[in-house]
Amino acid sequence: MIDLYTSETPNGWKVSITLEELSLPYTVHPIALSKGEQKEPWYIALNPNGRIPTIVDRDAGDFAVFESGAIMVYLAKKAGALLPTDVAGESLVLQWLFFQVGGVGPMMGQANVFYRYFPEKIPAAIERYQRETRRLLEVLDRRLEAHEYLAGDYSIADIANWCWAHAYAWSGVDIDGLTHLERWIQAVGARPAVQRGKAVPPPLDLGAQDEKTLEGGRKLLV
Ligand SMILES: N[C@@H](CCC(=O)N[C@@H](CS)C(=O)NCC(=O)O)C(=O)O
Repeated sequence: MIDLYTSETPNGWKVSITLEELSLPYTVHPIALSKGEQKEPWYIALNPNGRIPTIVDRDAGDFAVFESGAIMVYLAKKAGALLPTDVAGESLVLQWLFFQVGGVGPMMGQANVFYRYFPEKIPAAIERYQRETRRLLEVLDRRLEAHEYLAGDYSIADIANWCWAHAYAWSGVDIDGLTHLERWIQAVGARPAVQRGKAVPPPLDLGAQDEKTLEGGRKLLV
């Protein structure tokens, strides 16, 4: 059994969707980010970065794993799926996984901060992160023009990128003309395991300027 500490955010969904795809049993422990639960000493002992998600593998001596990308790799290796075992195949998946972890996630995250949450509107910062987000989505689109999935068969690279890319509107970015990306967003989003994983914990409506979402995001800025 695996304990999952998470919230209704893209980095959290990366792990809940991976667990669902792999059919690994897990127990959800929702973390209230706006209340700062992720900064409490008991949680920092599991995740030194004080952010969600975190897992604790009770079948492996209570082994704790933090960083969503590292958790996905751990789970894929544990279950023997969603990550090829040959060197080149694994590398291809890790390239597109790290592309999300080091690019899509941080840039869309900052676009969200400056476009949605930051009390002062700074046009140069908003433009910078939205332009970079759009550029990264175009990279995904070009890759998907000639490939059904990002890195061979459907993998943790698709899950990681989908969790951020499908929420482009929340970052104030459009995907006009990115037809291959749109096709892939629909296809991945239609997977039953993706829909189950995205409902963990119960989802917020990222498209509707939900005041609760905005309030929660603003609280994280202090
Ligand atoms: N690099 C980390 C980023 C995790 C992260 O930024 N989590 C956000 C939610 S998506 C969080 O916990 N924010 C709370 C905070 O900043 O205190 C990962 O991929 O696990």
